[in-house]
Amino acid sequence: GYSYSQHDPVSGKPWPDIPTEMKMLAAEAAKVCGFAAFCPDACLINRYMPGKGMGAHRDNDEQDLTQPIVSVSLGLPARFFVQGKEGRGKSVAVELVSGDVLVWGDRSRLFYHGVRPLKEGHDPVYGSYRINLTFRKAL
Ligand code: MD6
Ligand code: FE
Repeated sequence: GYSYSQHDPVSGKPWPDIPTEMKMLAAEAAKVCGFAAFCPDACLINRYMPGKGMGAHRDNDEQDLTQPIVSVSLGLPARFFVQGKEGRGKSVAVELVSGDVLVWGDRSRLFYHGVRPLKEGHDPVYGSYRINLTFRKAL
């Protein structure tokens, strides 16, 4: 399962700081979408290879669910799907390509969503990987 921790469970050391430029990018994206003063204190990083995806889930471990999540996608493209409040029935999907920034909040904050298994491909910078960064205000 997931939980927020001040330390890297592998090394036992505190997590490195989020680079200021990345915090600013996330804050700016959130602002454009109507979320003033978003100041992330956590970044969850997921790396995918072709054939891998992420099942439908909700992100509800953050303390203040009025705060958005800002996602940055790098590398191979992926289909991000959204299934709504109940997590069943029809989904809508959007293709996330390298450099895309997605702001997730307000009415959709607790919607189920996930990532379809990636197709084979090659990205000039990231090779056969997709990396997704999600900036959050956890505390
Ligand atoms: C991914 N993203 O794009 C997985 N969650 O690999 C997420 O699960 C996600 O993109 C909350 C908000 C934005 C996201
Ligand atoms: Fe998520």
